[in-house]
Amino acid sequence: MMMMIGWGSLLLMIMMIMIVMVVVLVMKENGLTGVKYSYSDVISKSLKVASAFKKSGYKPGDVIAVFSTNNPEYLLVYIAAAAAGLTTTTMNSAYSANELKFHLENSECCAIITTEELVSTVKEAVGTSETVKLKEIIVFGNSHGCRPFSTLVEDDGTALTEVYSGNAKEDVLVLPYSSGTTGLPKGVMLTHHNIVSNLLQLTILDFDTSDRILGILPFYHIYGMVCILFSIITNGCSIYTLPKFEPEIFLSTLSKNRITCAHLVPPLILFLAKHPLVEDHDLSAIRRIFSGAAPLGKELLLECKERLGVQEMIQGYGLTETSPVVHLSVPPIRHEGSVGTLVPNTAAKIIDPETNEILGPMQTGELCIKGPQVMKGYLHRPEATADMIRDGWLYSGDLAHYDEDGHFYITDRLKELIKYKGFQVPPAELEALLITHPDIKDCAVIGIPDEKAGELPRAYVVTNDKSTIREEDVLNFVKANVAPYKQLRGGVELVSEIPKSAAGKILRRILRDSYKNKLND
Ligand code: 4UV
Repeated sequence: MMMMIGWGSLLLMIMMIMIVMVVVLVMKENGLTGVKYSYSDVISKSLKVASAFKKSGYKPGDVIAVFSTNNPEYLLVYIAAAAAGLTTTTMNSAYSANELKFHLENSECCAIITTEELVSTVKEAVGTSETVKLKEIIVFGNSHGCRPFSTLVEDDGTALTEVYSGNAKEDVLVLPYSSGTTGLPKGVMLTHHNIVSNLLQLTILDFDTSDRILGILPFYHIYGMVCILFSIITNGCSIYTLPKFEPEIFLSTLSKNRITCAHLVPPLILFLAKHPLVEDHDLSAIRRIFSGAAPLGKELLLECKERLGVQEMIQGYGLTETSPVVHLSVPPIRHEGSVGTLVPNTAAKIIDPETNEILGPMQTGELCIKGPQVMKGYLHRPEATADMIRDGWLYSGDLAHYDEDGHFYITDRLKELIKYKGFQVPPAELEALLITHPDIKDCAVIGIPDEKAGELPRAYVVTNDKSTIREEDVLNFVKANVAPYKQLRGGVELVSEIPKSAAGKILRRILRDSYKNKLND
């Protein structure tokens, strides 16, 4: 597989398939706006935006942030930034001003592109920061004091004399954030080489130009970014974008547009398998459902497959740090419940986390990964990078095993990370917030299992001696400070101490076991 091509080559690929229409619909809260771009629109508009970036003085290596729900223009920004040699950083559109401030400071971005609804959050984040130095706020739509994105699309294109082609293995194309195995979110440096490699690895799935793809998963997260948005480019499919999940709009988008492939996460698959509304919609065009980001149980997979009559339920496994795809259950699928086999040009090993000994088939240990899709590293965090990538192997923090046929099964997580509906909730972030409360002297956050969401964050809190705060106060404190998906939906428990190792590390396993035991009592 040829791995040294950069994003510029991808642009050429787009030009080759320009004759194919990309149909993109924006659903806003009050209905369907129906904006459509063809592939030739996408390429010509992106190059104009790239020219506008150049006129604004942004240079190769500069970072542009996108803080937005899904819309068709998201793709223009990614391609424009790549063509101008810029890096695009993305963040969850549900972020609070404080969360956004951390991201903007850490990524040192020079401009942000956002929506009308989110401008106030951006202004609050920027206003409270001493180090964020944005040259401009660009807005999809119109907002006082912000530059409309439409003016970039209307640029005359003259400042972009050539598409940037630098060093594909060094230049960072995208900078999503992940907490990795421990600690606070970190910028994951994914190069042109990483992303193009993963897109080529994904071509083992047979999409074609007649496929109509659903773009409901967020384009800021690696799954939506690469497996959905970028991969339509390599396949020449059409994409129908949705900014958020609303049952009726979700189902009617699937049925009216005869969607052939839906990339989903397990909570949405649960919805399709169980919700009564599904019966009112004709979903017979769906030939393939794709699941990733969190475990999908075999029973649920089969229930959804049977109810919808879908031919293929494909699972993908990977991490933000692996661009993301490492495993795919490529049809014909013989082992439902498995995340499949390794994608081309990728190696894996399962090791005993205690001894580092390499384990054989059917033995559970930590999954380690090697391949061209493994990140360059974490931004400004050489020690965290060295901890995650050792001797060329990325230590995933996931527990897994493989069978005699080379099919992998993800069974548990060694790392701290909590996943709520596929979204990352780093316990360290909630712990850092809780400890700022004047009445809290120690705390720990774990994930507890939940049928609908996968996991829910739950806090254990030690209060100061004279404190009178109750569980509810802790819940409200967190609610006021973080994005809704990070709230302590698993509850709060006031305890007298947090179990810790001799080195002071929180013993989360003890808390998880004590929660399980309580449930069983
Ligand atoms: O960093 P991140 O938020 O990355 C992701 C990546 C998702 C996808 C989606 C479709 C793919 O084809 C693909 O390759 C990857 O969510 O979180 C990484 C962690 O999420 C869990 C696991 O704990 C990772 O370390 N995870 C991701 N995919 C799966 C999964 C899965 N299929 N089954 C179980 N856990």
